[in-house]
Amino acid sequence: MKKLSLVCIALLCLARLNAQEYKPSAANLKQREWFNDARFGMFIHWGPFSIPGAGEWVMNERKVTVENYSRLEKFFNPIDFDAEKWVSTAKNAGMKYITLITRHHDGFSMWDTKYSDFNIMNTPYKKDIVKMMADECHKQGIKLYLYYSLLDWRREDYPHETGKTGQFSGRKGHGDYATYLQFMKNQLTELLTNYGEIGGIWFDGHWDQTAPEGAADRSSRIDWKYNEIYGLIHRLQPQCMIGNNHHMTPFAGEDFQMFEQDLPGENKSGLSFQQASAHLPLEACITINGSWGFNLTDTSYKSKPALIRTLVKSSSLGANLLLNIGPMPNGEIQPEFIERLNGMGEWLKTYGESIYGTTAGFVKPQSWGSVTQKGNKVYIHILDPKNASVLFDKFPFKKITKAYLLKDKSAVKYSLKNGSAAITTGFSNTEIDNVVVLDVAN
Ligand code: FHN
Repeated sequence: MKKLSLVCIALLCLARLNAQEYKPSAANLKQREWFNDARFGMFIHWGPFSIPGAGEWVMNERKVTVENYSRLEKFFNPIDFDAEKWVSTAKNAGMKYITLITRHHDGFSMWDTKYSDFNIMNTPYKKDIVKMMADECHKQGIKLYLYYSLLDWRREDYPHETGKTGQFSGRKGHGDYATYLQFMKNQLTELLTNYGEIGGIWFDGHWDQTAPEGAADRSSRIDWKYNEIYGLIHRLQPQCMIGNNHHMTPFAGEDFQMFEQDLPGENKSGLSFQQASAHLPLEACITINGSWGFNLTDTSYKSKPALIRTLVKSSSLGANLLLNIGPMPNGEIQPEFIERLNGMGEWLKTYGESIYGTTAGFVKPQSWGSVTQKGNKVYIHILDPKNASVLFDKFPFKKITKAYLLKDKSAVKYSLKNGSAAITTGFSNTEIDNVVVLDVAN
C-alpha cells in the first residue's frame, strides 16, 4: 500500500514537472525565430459584431441577450469581402503575418464548424471565411495566426457565473467547464486540421475570470487546464506558437507574449502591469483608431508618422507590432486604414532594413528616438531631428567604421572616444525618421 502511494506521488510529481517544464520543439523554435524577424503583422477584428458599427463588445455593452444577438447571424452577408484584397493590403503594408479573429467573445465562429450552429455557414453568406483567408495567405506567403476567445458570452457551459462580463446575456443554465473545454478542444482541432499550417493561436479572455489588471492576486477563478489545450495544439502542429492575452507573466507552454495597446514596458492602457519576458518573442497589438471592431463614430485615427514611429519604437524594444483593422460589415476595409497601411508599406520599402530581422537596441527608446540592431549594423532612428547630436555614454562597440543615412547613403559625422559615441544630426528636414546606419566592429 505504502509502495503504491509512493509510486502515485512520484507519478504526480512527474506529471506536474512535465506540465511546467515545457520544451518547445525544434519546429516551434524555428517559428519563433521567424516571428521575431517579421516585426509587423495585421490584426483583423471582424464578424457579425461589425454590423452595428459599435465595436466588438457591442453585445455586452448594450446588454443584448443571446436570443436578440442571434439575429445578427441572419444579417451578416459581407458581399464585398475579398480575401485576395485583404491579404495583398497586408502585404503591401510590409506586414508578414495576419492574426484573424476566428471566434470572439460573442461566440460566433467564422468557419465551417461542426461544434456550433452560430457560425458563418448559417449566415446568408455561407462561405468559410477562415478557409478563404487561409488559402489566400498560403498563396501570398503571409503566415496566418488565429485569434480564439476563451471567454464566451453565449454558451451555457462557459463558467459565466464567475465571469466578469457577459452578465446580461440572459443565460439561465450552469457553467460546466468540462464540456466547454471539450468544445474548445474540438474547435481548435478543426482549426489546426483543416486550414493548413497555422503560425499561432492567439488566446484572449482569461482575464474574465480574474481580478482586474493591477490587483495583487490575479489568480483565476477556474482551472482552464491549459496544459491540455496547449498540449493538443503543440501535438497537432508543433510549430504553432501559443500566446495568451491574459495580461500577466507568460504561463508554461506559451511561445510568445503580447501587450495590448502598449509597447513592452509601458502601461498607458492600465492592462500592462506585467514585465516583458526576457526570452520569449514579444508582440504589441495596437489599434489605428481607438477601436478593435468596426466603429462608425470613432475617427480618432493615428497619423501615418505616429504609426511608423510606433513600429520603430516597438522594434527597438524587440517587439512585433500587430496593427489592427476592423473591416466594415460589407467586407471592405475603410479608406482611412488603407491609406495609412499603404503609407507604412511605402516607408518600409526604404527603411525595412532597419526594422525586419533586427533585435532590440542597446539602449531603450530615448527622447530623440530609438535604436535597432542587426549583425554589425546599428540603426539610430532619429525621430526628433531637433537635437544637434545624439550621444551614447557607454557605446558597446569598439569601432565605428562608417556612418551614413539609410535613405541615400550620404555620410554622417560621428566620433567615438573613450567609449562614448556622438552622432552629429541637426537635420533640417521633416522626415518621419532619419535613420543613421553605423557599421560597427569590436
Ligand atoms: O476583449 C478583447 C477585445 O475585444 C480585443 O479583442 C482585444 C485585443 O487585444 N483583447 C480583449 C481585451 O483585452
